[in-house]
Amino acid sequence: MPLPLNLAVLGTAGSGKTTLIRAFGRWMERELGRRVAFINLDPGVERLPFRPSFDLRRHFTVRGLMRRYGLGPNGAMVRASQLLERGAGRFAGEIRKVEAEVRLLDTPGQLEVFLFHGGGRLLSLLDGTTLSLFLLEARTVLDPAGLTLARLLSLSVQLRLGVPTLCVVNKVDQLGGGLEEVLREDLPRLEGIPGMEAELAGRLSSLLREFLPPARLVGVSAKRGEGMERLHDLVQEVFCACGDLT
Ligand SMILES: Nc1nc2c(ncn2[C@@H]2O[C@H](COP(=O)(O)OP(=O)(O)OP(=O)(O)O)[C@@H](O)[C@H]2O)c(=O)[nH]1
Ligand SMILES: [Mg+2]
Repeated sequence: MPLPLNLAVLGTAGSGKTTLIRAFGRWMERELGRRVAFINLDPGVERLPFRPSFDLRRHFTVRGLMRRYGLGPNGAMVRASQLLERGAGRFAGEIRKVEAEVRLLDTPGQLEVFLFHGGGRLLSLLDGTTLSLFLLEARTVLDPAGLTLARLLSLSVQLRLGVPTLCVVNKVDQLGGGLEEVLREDLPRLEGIPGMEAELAGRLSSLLREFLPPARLVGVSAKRGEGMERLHDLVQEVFCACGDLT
């Protein structure tokens, strides 16, 4: 049995992580005959559209922590992340027992809590190769400042997790088109951005493009199941570049 590919899907709240995981997982099963496992690392989710082979909610839930400690949803999520960090070794051990060619890992919408607490540690303890997909909504990248921010966030995730990260733009069905041109633009369109911000966006943008070229960005519609093949091709490319294709 070859070592598994772990794909951790992170992203802004409501960007469609859970929907994408279902769509991409089903697509890989159907089109490629892959053995896919779903892993839920979101202790706050109420309902999942797939059956997880590992579910963090079996250990604790945001709702349970709110009740037990009298916390609000964000306080409970911070508490959950501390528990995730503390139990990372044990949880990673359970996930390592999940046999699959591809493990898809769903994460909470409170991205920063997952990133800065236990999430990174857990991912570093998995077997096989781990990549992350950073997901955000198409309408947030339609202007140069938005696209710069998207690259910045995506690279922050990569820096923090220490694994190759692809930037996935979801909900392209909500746009009338034009995303491809935005993603492939060589230089940011700076007109309309005031003085200092324009300079900052310009400089950041050229720097970020060195580390995250346009080819590392892909547009999908998780809801319609569109763009799955391109996403897979890109994942495969990065996976092979990791030198771990066994
Ligand atoms: N139009 C459109 N809506 C989508 C798409 N993907 C997800 N959605 C919708 O966006 C909402 C949030 O989707 P989820 O998959 O729950 O998003 P999430 O990132 O897992 O949310 P959190 O875990 O709460 O951060 C739902 O209403 C989805 O139906 C898409 O490609 N297009
Ligand atoms: Mg979700």
